[in-house]
Amino acid sequence: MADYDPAQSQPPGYMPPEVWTWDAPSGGQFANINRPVSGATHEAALPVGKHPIQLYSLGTPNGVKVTICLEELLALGHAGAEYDAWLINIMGGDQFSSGFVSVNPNSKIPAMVDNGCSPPIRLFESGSMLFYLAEKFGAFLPQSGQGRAEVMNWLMWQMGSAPYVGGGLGHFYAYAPFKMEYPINRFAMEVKRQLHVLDSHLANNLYMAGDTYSIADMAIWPWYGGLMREIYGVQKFLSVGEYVHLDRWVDLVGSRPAVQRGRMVNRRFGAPETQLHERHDARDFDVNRADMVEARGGERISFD
Ligand SMILES: N[C@@H](CCC(=O)N[C@@H](CS)C(=O)NCC(=O)O)C(=O)O
Repeated sequence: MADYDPAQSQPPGYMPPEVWTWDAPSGGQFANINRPVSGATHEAALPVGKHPIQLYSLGTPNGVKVTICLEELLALGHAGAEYDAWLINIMGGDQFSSGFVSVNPNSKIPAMVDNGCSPPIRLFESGSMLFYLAEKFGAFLPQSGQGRAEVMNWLMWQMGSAPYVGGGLGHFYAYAPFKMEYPINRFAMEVKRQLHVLDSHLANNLYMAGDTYSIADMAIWPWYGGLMREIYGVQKFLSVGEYVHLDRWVDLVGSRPAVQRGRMVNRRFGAPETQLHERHDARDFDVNRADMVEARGGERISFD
């Protein structure tokens, strides 16, 4: 390591050892679920509901991409997109159950199973789920040509870029056990660059892939709409008011009823009336919101 002064390290004097070992929790929020190995920690089967599509998730931006897509498909009249959305408590380690790991060896929400196929099809990675659903129902993704390529360009852009937002800036700005200037500056720069990419593109395009709403919008909105409005309390720090075209699109997509429904599903934070912990029936939105279940002393109404 040339030109390296350990006195400038954090903590001062730190030098990476020749071989890294896992001898202490890293600290910060989520430290209890971080491990350097994969695989199940305990035996537990996943629940299975009455619909072909089973979603195992949580209302984070990665989870919300998929519930928005399912709600949009249902709004278009695709009854085959009816789904059961089960809550996965990632802070409690549900993603390390044997059942979950058999669907997603990467132990991250969202995970999905399509039991409407024989044998059932497992899906992990939110981008893979959006693509699968778009293909299955022939919606929100043009069949061929430049339109299809453009949707896939932006879908892949989102999957590659968002880790800098969450794992990078979000981690160091909001979750790390103390503030560090170097990584915060590095990731603030990168995230502002990404916001500028979106803003410049949306200056000349109604939606991400042109005139038509697509799975690219569904992938990008939960992360970058969240960044523009609420997540990490980072809006002033990033001067998000600069991105006026992105701001226009955030409102446009956010005003869609299916988007508003999708972002409630599996949500475990915010006002209780914005949370629908599990979704097994379209009527759950009317009777099983967290505020309603709470008012009934915890009783959930079942439509089985
Ligand atoms: N690239 C994955 C990312 C999924 C992901 O990072 N999920 C987080 C919540 S947003 C998770 O499950 N974390 C639990 C853990 O790391 O153990 C996707 O888009 O599906």
